[in-house]
Amino acid sequence: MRFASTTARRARDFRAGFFHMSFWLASLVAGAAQADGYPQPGQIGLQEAVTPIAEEMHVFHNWILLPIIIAISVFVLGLLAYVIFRFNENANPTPSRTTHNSTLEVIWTVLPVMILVVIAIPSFRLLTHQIVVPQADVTVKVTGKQWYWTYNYPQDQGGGFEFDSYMVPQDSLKPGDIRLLSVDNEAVVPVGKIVRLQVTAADVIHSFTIPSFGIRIDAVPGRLNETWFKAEREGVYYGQCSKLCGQDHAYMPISIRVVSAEDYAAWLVEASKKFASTGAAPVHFADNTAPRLERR
Ligand SMILES: [Cu+2]
Repeated sequence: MRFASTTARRARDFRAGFFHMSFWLASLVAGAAQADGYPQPGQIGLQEAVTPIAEEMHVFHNWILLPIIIAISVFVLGLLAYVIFRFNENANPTPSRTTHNSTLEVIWTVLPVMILVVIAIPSFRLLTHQIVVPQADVTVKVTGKQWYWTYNYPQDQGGGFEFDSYMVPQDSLKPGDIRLLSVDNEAVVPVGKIVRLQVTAADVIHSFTIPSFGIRIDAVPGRLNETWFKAEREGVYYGQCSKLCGQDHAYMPISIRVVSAEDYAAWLVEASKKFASTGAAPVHFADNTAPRLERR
């Protein structure tokens, strides 16, 4: 009786596992179905890609890396099963004493090298696309600080102002805000334009990351790192500091709003007034009301 119920439960667990597996594969094949620039509860897979670089990363992951990984795993599993059934003591009472097989040894050395070369070609191509910054339409300087980001829009591009971007504390969240991701001042960029980011830090190493854009670049004090993106859809896209930078590392989100060229021009005018009028930036402390791990 007990055996029967255990078997039934195992069968049910197996079916549930199989269902999750198929769902995961289906969501991979369908591409990122997520329409928002932030992770969803229960989401499996990469966040929606909105830049050519992120698309390229998704293709590389979904259609090159995953098939190779799956093929190798299935092949090794097959070999193991074959060895277990074909060469166990009962099926093969007198084992072979063979110790070398040159052909086999050449194959198992050359084949993995060839697989790595096949992976390296698109991998280096992708790296080059990320590293070589094309002629940019807009430049934004980003400075990581404990624990917020400062965005600087240069004068020669209609900017000439900078502002700090802090996470919205939990008790100030408005409808539509996203917990731990929404900020008080979003960075704004135009859609379909090449944005060059110059990233640095003022205190410790931070890392500027936006999954939907396929960018992740370290913000290092005394060093100016460059990356770029071309957002192809309007919307708000979120990221988080991705280098452990201290107590409030988890509470310095990144929020970038991608808008039309007209809206961007209008925002520049408005932001020039808003952020220039304050002169020196007001003293602003990191949010201390956010939940965090118990400190001793
Ligand atoms: Cu940080």
